[in-house]
Amino acid sequence: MEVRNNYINGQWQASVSGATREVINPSNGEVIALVTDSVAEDSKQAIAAAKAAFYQSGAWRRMAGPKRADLLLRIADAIAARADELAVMDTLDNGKPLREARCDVDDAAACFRYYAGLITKPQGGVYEVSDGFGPMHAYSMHEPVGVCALITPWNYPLLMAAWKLAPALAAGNAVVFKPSEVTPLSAVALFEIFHQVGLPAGTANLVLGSGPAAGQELAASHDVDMITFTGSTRTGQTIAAAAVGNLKKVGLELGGKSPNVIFADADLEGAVEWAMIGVFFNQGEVCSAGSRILIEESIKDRFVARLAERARAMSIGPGMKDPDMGAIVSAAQLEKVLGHIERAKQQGATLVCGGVRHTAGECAKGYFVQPTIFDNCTRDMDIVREEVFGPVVAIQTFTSEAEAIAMANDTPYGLAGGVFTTDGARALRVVKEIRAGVTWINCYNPTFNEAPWGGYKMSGYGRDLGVNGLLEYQQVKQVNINLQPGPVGWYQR
Ligand code: TXE
Repeated sequence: MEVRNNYINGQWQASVSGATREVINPSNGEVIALVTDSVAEDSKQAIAAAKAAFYQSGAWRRMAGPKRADLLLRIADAIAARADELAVMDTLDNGKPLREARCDVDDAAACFRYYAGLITKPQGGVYEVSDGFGPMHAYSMHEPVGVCALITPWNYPLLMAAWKLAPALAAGNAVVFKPSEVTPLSAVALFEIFHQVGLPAGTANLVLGSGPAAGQELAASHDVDMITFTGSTRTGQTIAAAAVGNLKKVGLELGGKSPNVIFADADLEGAVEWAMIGVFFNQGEVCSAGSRILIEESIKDRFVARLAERARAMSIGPGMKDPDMGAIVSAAQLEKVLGHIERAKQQGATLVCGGVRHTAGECAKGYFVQPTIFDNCTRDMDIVREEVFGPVVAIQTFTSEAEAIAMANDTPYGLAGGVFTTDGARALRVVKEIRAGVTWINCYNPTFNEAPWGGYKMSGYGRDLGVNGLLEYQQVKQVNINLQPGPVGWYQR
């Protein structure tokens, strides 16, 4: 089996470790590819290449914005041209339904287009300043941060790569990218595209390997100016601690336990379907998943009955067959999800449906879990407090708006939240009170390249996407100009 390698300084090369790692199709447990398994030394080489590209050559950061934009547009075109292949790759690698992978590919291409457009728009400002030293004028300009390390998880392999690489490159940085070791394949294809469109050597480097062996160096190195990470809160804390050494800039998009608040006046059928999208989309492996449904007591029984009816009717199977729900990404994640389910049962939550591994027919060897609903959950249960990252939802009830808000915020996380009601003023009031970075009214989970994405509290800091996403990868420089050069007489009084 051919081994996929790192891409460092414009060259494909194997890890110095000589080791390889198997990439598994979670739908059947079979090995679908081999990738090189990097160690800290590979990351050091990639960092050195990025540093030389940024600080010595400077070809990319000095390239005029519109020319950088042209290259990003060519990357978007190339992603679109390989859309079918990339969607299949992410489906086989991650387990998600093919049509969801196709959406990811379209969004990834659109993300490169968005930042290609944004980088050519006005940035910075011009300031009227006081004239204590004589007439002065000030302006600000946006510059790339320098060497940026980008680390992504396995739930949206290509899309998370695009969320970070597109703005980082648009801004003129040099990057080292480490995708999750669980789903590295579409990243390799993306770097083939970078090579094909002619990004200057060293501008974008790819390191394939595990977090502790290859990723930790990216967080700790004093030659890295910035690290951005999407993944678990615990790993985010490790990265933030390692980054302290040179006070590199840090961006973290971490876990969540997001509330989906449904009032009695909501359109019930709509709320049920969006709640399903909220927690079963991508097998529930979504950082923003609406994994806590807070429902007004008077409609709880009707809502739960309908949700369960529709959950039971979902088709489950290999992503390539385009079912409603595919496989959990790995054996380890399957164990984690099943462990959460067992604990919820032990702690007294009422299992309404699912709650088991799905092994029927062609799912026998894969890592499938049935969509799972727990009713009568209470605030002290792990299922209410901890991120599961699987198709499992906890139901709790409330009787007043104030109680709903208090329950929604009763979590260390703050990534997302949703509100369903036909009372517009109440929707706005509740959303305003939810301490989370991404919120939805009468829908759940739609995400747009144009709007900023990120968390409050232990869901991290910094923003992906939108104008904020570009700003993350930029420094702001102040330029002060003396309009009347010459002595000012300060020391002659
Ligand atoms: O995540 P990790 P894992 C949550 C979800 C899931 C749990 C564990 O609850 O069940 O995390 O998943 C790299 N230095 N999320 O173990 O460890 C790693 O190689 C540098 C939420 O896969 O956070 C991978 O590239 N890098 C989430 C990335 O971090 C390190 C998405 C994510 O892995 C590292 C995924 C280290 N010391 C999981 N250790 C979300 N917010 O979307 C690991 N990595």
